Amino acid sequence: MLCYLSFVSVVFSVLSLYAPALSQTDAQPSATAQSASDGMVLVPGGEFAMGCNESVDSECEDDEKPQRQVSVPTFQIDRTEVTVEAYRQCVNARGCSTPQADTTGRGSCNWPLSGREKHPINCINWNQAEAYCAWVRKRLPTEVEWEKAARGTEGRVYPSGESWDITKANVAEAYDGFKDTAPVGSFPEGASPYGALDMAGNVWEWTADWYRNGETRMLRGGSWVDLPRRARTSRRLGSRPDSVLDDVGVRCAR
Ligand SMILES: [Ca+2]
Ligand SMILES: [Ca+2]
Repeated sequence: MLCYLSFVSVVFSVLSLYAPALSQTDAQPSATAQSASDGMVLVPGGEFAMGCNESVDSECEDDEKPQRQVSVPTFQIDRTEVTVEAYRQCVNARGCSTPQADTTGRGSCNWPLSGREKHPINCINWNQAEAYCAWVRKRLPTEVEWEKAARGTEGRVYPSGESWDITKANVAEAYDGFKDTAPVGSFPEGASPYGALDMAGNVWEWTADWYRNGETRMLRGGSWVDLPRRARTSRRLGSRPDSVLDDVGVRCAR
């Protein structure tokens, strides 16, 4: 009996020694820690205004309407588009395949160009985008997540506000001076309500969803090729998953 009591007492002692450490390990990181980790920003869960509101936006396309309230759980999304430098790590580790050759003749696929390490990786198809996000233990954002990260809860037309501003995004050359892609995060004034950069312009971004089921995947955000209206937060575009375009890249979520 004495022996049993001693054993129980030892077990309790050991448990009490480890209890503080266990509770710290099991604790969820604070919102601040999450938002600061691994180049991502935190987007709190809850409802937001998704889609185009004709009363404030004259550029609404049919597939953006109507604006409605949509709810999404808390998630994190990369602060910037995935860079050439980051994608190269995945290729070197054999987690990703090499981006495909430029088929446009514009010479704007960043992979073979020197001095483009901080630019977004482009000329990757949907499968390559998905493989990269999986390799970094993330995933493609859903379309709903992407739009909330871009515009916040109140239905902003552009990530930084209601009206277009040439100092806040990389779109067609005449608007900002960048011939093709810009280094990611070149327009800090264009940040979304959660701090995500280049949600308007630079490169379109692959999402997890279909646009036309089984045929085209959803792209969001507009690019260096586009007029500003294509970089509105509610604009949608479908592209075949095997398409390789010099104005399409990716950012990941989790
Ligand atoms: Ca430009
Ligand atoms: Ca973008």
